[in-house]
Amino acid sequence: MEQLERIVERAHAAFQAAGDPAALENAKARFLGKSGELTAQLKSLGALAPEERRSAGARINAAKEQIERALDARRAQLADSRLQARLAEEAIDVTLPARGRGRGGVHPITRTWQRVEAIFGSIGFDIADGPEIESDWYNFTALNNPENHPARSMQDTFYVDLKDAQGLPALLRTHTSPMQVRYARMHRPPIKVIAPGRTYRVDSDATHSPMFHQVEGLWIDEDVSFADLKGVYTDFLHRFFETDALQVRFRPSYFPFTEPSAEIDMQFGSGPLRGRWLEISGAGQVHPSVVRNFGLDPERCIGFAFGSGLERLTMLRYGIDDLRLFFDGDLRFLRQFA
Ligand code: 2U9
Repeated sequence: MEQLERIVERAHAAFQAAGDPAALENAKARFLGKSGELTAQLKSLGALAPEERRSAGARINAAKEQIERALDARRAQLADSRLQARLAEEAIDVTLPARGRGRGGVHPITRTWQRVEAIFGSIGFDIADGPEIESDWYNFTALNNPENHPARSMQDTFYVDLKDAQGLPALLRTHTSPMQVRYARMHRPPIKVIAPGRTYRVDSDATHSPMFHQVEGLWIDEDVSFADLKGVYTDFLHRFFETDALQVRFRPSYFPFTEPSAEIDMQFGSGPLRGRWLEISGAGQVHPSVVRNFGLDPERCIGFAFGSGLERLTMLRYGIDDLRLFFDGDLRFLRQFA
């Protein structure tokens, strides 16, 4: 029976030596398999006398149980170390600081947009927002553009593959004026509104982008004069550029939608641009035909409109000399405004 103890010891040693489940199953076969060592012992029982057979059988079974326990214990050990290895391999260190996405910033054009809204909002202007795909009527006809005006040509305007209510090709608005027309037709005077937003023209070089931003303003009532335009716009420029040391002048000009019309120039009293007259906006008294297109009587209602480029306002405020910087997405430029 020493032999049985040695078999159990060898089985123990073989199970410990098995480094993975497959090796362990092979080792098991060597002891408990059909031609395994312990199975051979069981087979030899037949040769014993009946009285010896019972006690020998009991001892062999006890040895078999020991081997099976050792086998189960080693199986559990191997499964556990495999799990530990996987856990170590797939470990995520939740204490590591996150990489972060970096903090975003407001684009300089958006900053100007917000600033313009705040200034005009503070003096009672409403803010209107509307479609960028427009009809021919709202973009051109309502604004007194003659049928053959060059702005209507394919060279100047982006047309889209859609028809408007009149069956004319729809287009990307070339100014925010159609929004003012929409607003004016939906409200009764006093009409006091600005329309900031994206506009589109077929134009692309160092000083023109096919998409750019405008803010237009409109104030219509029974007694709004050109003097009000001068006051409102001069006050806006002083507040936008944060200086009252800024001269403003109105030069006669022409636009189909205003009469009389003016270009607005400004001159800084200090800073790098000091003393130079700079074009900043266009403006004028809203043309009687346009007032009529609002559904109003131009004999009773009168007022002014102006239009400014948000890019131009931004470039002058921050001293930026290249329009393309706004649209390149270069973080070295954009971070300066964050
Ligand atoms: C309505 C009636 C009249 C808006 C106006 C200008 C003059 C003007 C330019 C400035 C720079 C466009 O972005 S820019 O190139 N705009 O010169 N805009 S008067 O007149 C309107 C607007 C709406 C209903």
